[in-house]
Amino acid sequence: MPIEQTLSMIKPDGVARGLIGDVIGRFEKHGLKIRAMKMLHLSLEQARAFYAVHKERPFFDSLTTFMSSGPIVAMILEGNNAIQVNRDLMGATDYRKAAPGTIRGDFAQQTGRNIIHGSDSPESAKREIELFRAQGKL
Ligand code: DAT
Ligand code: MG
Repeated sequence: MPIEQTLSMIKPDGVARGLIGDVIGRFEKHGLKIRAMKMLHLSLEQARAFYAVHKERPFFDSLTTFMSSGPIVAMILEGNNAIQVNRDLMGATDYRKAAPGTIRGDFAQQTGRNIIHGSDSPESAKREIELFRAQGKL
């Protein structure tokens, strides 16, 4: 199994709801190592650059406004199959489809307020980690 790195963000709703410890605990218990971590507040411009892949989607403005509305916790996670392991721990994007026991399944009440971000592929992980690294944020 490949050792991979992936980018995780506890979104502003997760931070505001006091879920940082719970989320990080899940990563650690599942063997994902935290290689870098920082609490920071994205500007709207940074949120728009991060989610540029979604710029034509109807939810782009609400997503990026939300992501820049308060502090987040950004992390680089590392482990065997870290990208997929993290996605499995997160649960489905649509909170109604997120299985109990996943982060979203346990906590999310709206798709637009779904607690957590995780890279969805090796290409996204590389791009997202480089974006944070280039800005000196992680
Ligand atoms: P994920 O975060 O599971 O990778 P995504 O990349 O498709 O999902 O979308 C990014 C974020 O945008 C998602 O976490 C929440 C928001 N979003 C996606 N689909 C949405 C929708 N139909 N309505 C509102 N927000 C949505
Ligand atoms: Mg995504």
